[in-house]
Order: sequence, then structure tokens, then C-alpha cells
Amino acid sequence: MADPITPVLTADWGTERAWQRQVYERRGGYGALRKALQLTPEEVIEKVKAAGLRGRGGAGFPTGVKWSFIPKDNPNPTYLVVNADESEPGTCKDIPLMMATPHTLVEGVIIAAYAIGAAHAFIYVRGEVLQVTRRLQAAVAAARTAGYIGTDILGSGYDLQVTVHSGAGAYICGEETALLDSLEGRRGQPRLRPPFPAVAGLYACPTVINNVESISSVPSIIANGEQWFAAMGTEKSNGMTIYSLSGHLANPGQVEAPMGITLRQLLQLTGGVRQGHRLKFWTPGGSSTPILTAEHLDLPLDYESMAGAGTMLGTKALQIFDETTSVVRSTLRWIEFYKHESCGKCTPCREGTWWLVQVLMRIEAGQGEEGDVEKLLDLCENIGGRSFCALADGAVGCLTSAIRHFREEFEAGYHTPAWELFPYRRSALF
Ligand code: L3W
Repeated sequence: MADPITPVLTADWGTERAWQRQVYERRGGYGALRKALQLTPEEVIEKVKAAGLRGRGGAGFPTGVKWSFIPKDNPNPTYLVVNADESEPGTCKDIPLMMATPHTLVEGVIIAAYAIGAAHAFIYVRGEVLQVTRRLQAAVAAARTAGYIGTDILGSGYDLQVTVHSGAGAYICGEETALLDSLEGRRGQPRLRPPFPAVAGLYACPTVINNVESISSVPSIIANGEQWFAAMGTEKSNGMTIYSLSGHLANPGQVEAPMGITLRQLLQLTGGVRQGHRLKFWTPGGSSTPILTAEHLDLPLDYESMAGAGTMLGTKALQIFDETTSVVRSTLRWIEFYKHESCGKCTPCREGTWWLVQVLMRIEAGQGEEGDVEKLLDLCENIGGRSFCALADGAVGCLTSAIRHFREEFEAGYHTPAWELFPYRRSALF
């Protein structure tokens, strides 16, 4: 494992005015673009494939493979879209990344667009974070002034326009096809896949959609070489990545470390659970990934190990809850979020999340009825895998895993309110 204290993406987070183009250039910025433009688009794709970069937005799909799905000799335009709609509960790494060093993303966008033959790239930013939209717009304008964006980029003959687009603050627009609908000016709702965006995406044209961190990882791969990247992390989950740490910690925040580090190691690096308390449960990748417990502290945080433990690495958003937390209450808060954010397109998600909230509310209030836990599990079975997109699967995953690990707490809700079992929580986080 590489030294966990040698950051790549976050290396300049402490550098003064790191968001300015001149500062970025002084630290080697846009060197990777110059290098990439000397290569053919196919060579760039091969490098990203060989590096083993996997999508950092949740699914871990190999980035170079996704790029190679763009049909050859296609008469329609090809688009690159960056999913900067970071809104998975607990996930807080793309927004600081864009605020601290927006040119890392802009440089990655230009290289990725060149690789897939796109003449127009869009960065779709979460609606609530106007400061990020402004910072990116300024960075794109600065890159355009320097000749990195526009016509005949650095004399290569390659032309690219980049548009920064602000969403309207809907969680569902982080789902790639809902994002495309929203970008096209419609209400954001997921589309049926296949066809995948690589074949029919924005305006029904071939489109690559990648997460901010995935695209931001590209310049360092081109600059340092695919072997450098592949040497970090585990055999199948390569590179460094940014973990979002939140909740009952001494020092919450973002930590850049290799893929495959364990939560125990991350806690050692960051000061651990807040003083006087112990870990009760945690999410590996935001609330959409089934929860884990202290038993899983030594599991490597990589896609394979997480799948083996019945969960997902997701966005690598480690939400830490200590023994003062009511698992019933925290799960209810998550499900309320999914109910609120359900786009309403499909019945299992729209109706199912509503019913889950009803049952969980009475359990939280100590007024649960005999058989409510079975009812919840039955509802979950009729929601998970039967909805249009992954939103409802996420809702079901956190609940079924919470019941699996803490069933007795749910059953206690047949007679005792959660605020009596966990009185401290009432005045704290939830
Ligand atoms: C062409 C094929 N392309 C797959 C592409 C596909 C997509 C990527 C991954 O959900 C997860 C979700 C959340 N030909 C293809 C193909 N692709 N097969 O590969 O696809 P998929 O379906 O595996 O995942 P997804 O729909 O992108 C992502 C989980 O991440 N999550 C993240 C949430 C984050 C937010 C946010 O912050 N905005 O919502 C957290 O756990 O639950 O399971 O590009 O097109 N044959």
C-alpha cells in the first residue's frame, strides 16, 4: 500500500489561492493536457484503462472502458458530462475538490473530451452550491483565456467548448439519466437503460458521464503514467481516492488515502471516534450503501471487499455513528430523505418509501405493532430491484442492513420510544 500521507488530488488544498490558474500552472498544471494532446485519443483511453481508474461516483465502473463504449464513426456529436451533483448523504468530497482546485477538474475535462472526441463538455453542478458554480465558471473562463479551451487548443487542431450548468437541487439528478433530462431542460427523471448514455445520452447522442473525482484523477494519470496510478491501492481497486468522514469523529472531514485502506487505519490517521465514545455502526459509501458495524473495521475499503460484506463502497462516504445513536431514528431520517427525493416516476419507490416512513415513525415513537419488522422487510422486498433506478435500492439497503444488525432495537420500538432508549440523541445530531 502506498504511503497514505502522500496526497495527489488534495495536495494543494492548503496552498494559497490554489484555485487560480496561475497558481495551478506554477505547480505543473496543464502539463498533462500538453502531454495528452501529443497522444492520439485512443492512446489516452488506453492509458486510463491501464491505470485501472474506476468511477468515483458510486458504482466503480472502469472509466477507460466506459470511454471506449463511444461508437466509432458515429455521425452525431459526442458529449462529455461531468456529474457534479454531489448529494449522496455523507458525501462531501467533490464540492471541496472543485472549490480548492477547480483547474484539476477543468484540465481533466479537456483531456477526457479529447479522448472521446467531444466538442462540447458540460459540468452539471448541484443547484445548492452556487459558490462552486461561480468558481468553475471563473476557472473555465481563465482556461479559455489561456487557450486551453476554445478552437485549436494549444495548436493541436482540437476544438472544445465547456459549459458549467447549475442544477435545481434534486437528489435524483445525480442519477446519470435524470441528470441528462434535467440538462436538456426537462424535469429530472431517470430513463430506462439500455440504451446506456454511451450510445444514446444527451440529446440522444453518445455521451460519457463521469463523476468529478474520476475526471479530476485523469491529469495525474497522464502526468505520472498509468503504472504509477496502478501501483497504488489494491489489485482491482487502484489509485488514491478521497474519503468523506462525517459523524461522531474527533476530526471529521476529507482524507485522501489509497483504495483498500481500512476504516481502522483511517480512524488512526484522523484521531478516531470522538473521545469517550465507541463506534456503533457506519456507512462505507453514503446512506445508499448497507451499514456495517465495528466487526468490519478491518475490511479493506475497496469494491470487492465491500461487495463481499454485502454492501458497496459507493461514494466512500464514511458516516460514523457512536453508541449514543438510535439506529431506528437514523434509519428513519434516511428513509424520510429518500421519500422526499423520490421523483415519483415509479410506484415501488414513490409509494414504498412513503409506507416505510409510516411504519418507522410508529416504531420510533414506541408505538410499533407486533410484526412491524416483518412488514418493513416485506415492503423492502417489494421495492428493492423493482424500481426504475437505484434510489429505492439505496433506501432499502440501509434499512434491511440496520434490521440485520440491530433487529432488537426495532423490536424495542413496539413498546419503548427511541428517545427513551437514546435520550442523549434528542438534543444532539438527530
Ligand atoms: C455502457 C454498459 N455503459 C454500465 C455505465 C453506466 C454508468 C456506469 C455505472 O449508479 C451507484 C448507485 C448509487 N454499456 C454499461 C454502461 N454502464 N453498464 O457505467 O453504472 P451502474 O448502473 O453500475 O451505476 P449507476 O447507475 O451510475 C451509481 C451509488 O452509486 N451511490 C452513489 C450515489 C451518489 C449520488 C450523488 O452524490 N449525486 O447520487 C452510492 O452508493 O446508489 O448504485 O455510467 O452508464 N453495458
